[in-house]
Order: sequence, then C-alpha cells, then structure tokens
Amino acid sequence: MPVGSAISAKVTIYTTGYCAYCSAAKRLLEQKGAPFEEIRCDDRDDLREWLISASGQRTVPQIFINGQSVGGYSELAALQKAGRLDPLLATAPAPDGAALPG
Ligand SMILES: N[C@@H](CCC(=O)N[C@@H](CS)C(=O)NCC(=O)O)C(=O)O
Repeated sequence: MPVGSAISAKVTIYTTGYCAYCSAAKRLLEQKGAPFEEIRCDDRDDLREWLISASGQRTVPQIFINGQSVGGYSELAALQKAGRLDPLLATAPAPDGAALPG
C-alpha cells in the first residue's frame, strides 16, 4: 500500500487445509497489511455450494472484499499486478452490507 493509505475493507477468505493457493492468497494479504477473516470450508458442502453460486468458481481460496467476490488467488494477484488491489482495500464496506455465510 502507498504510504498514508489505510486498509478499510472487510476481507473474507474461504479456505481449506493443505491448499497452496490459499496460503499464497493469505501471504499476499498479509504483505499488504490487510486484516482478513478466514473461514474454513473443509467438509462444509453447504459453504462450497454457496461459494460456487457466489463466485462461479469451484476452487479455493475464494476471496471477498466488502462482500464482493474477487475470485481466487490468481485474480487477487492480477488485481495487485494491475494496481487495482490497493483502492479496493482502501474502501470501507457499506454500513448496510450483508454478512457472508460462515
Ligand atoms: N486459479 C485458482 C486455483 C485454485 C486451486 O486450484 N485450488 C485448489 C486447492 S489449492 C482447489 O480448489 N482444488 C479443487 C478442490 O479442492 O475442490 C486460484 O488461483 O485460486
């Protein structure tokens, strides 16, 4: 993040154990100084089904910024490379934003 930028976004990451892409996504968020809520979805068929409908993807991790699906690690890294992650992370969630399932 540029100096002076604050992390205001609510970041949620759905993961499973032994998932290299999950580790990479969490590492990138940590490098950005972005706090995140991690929700494990091992053995949670209900969450996996919801994630497919919410993200259109069947893989983990699935990352949400302020309730909006941004995809998996590849998409997160692409946002970072394009310089589009910092503005997303600097944006606060809407006060009436719906909670994600967990
Ligand atoms: N392009 C995806 C790849 C993610 C991926 O392949 N994740 C593996 C686990 S590390 C996965 O979900 N495999 C299928 C499954 O676990 O059902 C990303 O960058 O997030």
